[in-house]
Amino acid sequence: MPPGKFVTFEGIEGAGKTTHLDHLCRYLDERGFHYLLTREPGGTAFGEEIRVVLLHPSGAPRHPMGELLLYLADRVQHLDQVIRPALAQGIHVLCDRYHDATRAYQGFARGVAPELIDRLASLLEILTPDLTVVFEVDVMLGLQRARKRNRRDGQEMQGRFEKEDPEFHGKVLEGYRALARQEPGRFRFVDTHGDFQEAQNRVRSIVESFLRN
Ligand code: Z5A
Repeated sequence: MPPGKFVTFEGIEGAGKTTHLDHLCRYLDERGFHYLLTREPGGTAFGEEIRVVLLHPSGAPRHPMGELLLYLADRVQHLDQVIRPALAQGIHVLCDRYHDATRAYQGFARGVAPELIDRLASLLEILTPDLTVVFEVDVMLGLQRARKRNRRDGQEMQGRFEKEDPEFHGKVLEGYRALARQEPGRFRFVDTHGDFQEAQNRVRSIVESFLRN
């Protein structure tokens, strides 16, 4: 049996990643695709515990290296318990954020040296995705969307990353673009400024054709 394909979804705050993934999964379900949807941080019981610590908006100072190691701890557990077993059984894995988020947020935006992140990833045998879809949006529009969503969902308290200034999120976006320049074959960008359905059609076309071929 051929192994499943590993597809990851990335983007800055409020780009619409989670909403698009939800619509994409319904589309794939209707077409009978066999896949697993998961996320980081999270995706395992231990990972969900780590997620609570990582995203809690407490003001406690945090060393960028400590934050990096927590994301990697989550990833190692997730790979071992969920991602690798599914791929080995021929199940495609769709993951809402993964290691490129570490490279963009902890590397480009927080300033941890990319060589160090790459070295740790290599030592920990962090798997490289087969395809990475990045949702693009203007930083200010993304932050507006995320804040509106939080108000709608009754989450008045901003998360740890929502509290970061636009400059931080601009660095994250630049980080994703730089990563894509290093590996153009793996990355696809989806512009989410305009009509939702148009962007969704592009995501469907990218992912469906990749999973079928
Ligand atoms: N992080 C990290 O630093 N290092 C790592 O290694 C990893 C993660 C793995 C996880 O947060 C945080 O961890 C993340 C990076 C960091 N923080 N940030 N930023 P999370 O899992 O809680 O949330 P997220 O992944 O960041 O989601 P998000 O950015 O907040 O949202 P989104 O998924 O991109 O957007 P959404 O929830 O789908 O949409 C936002 C709102 O906009 C929603 O109300 C939609 O209805 C609306 N929307 C979506 N599309 C449109 C369009 N086209 N028009 C209008 N409105 C729209």
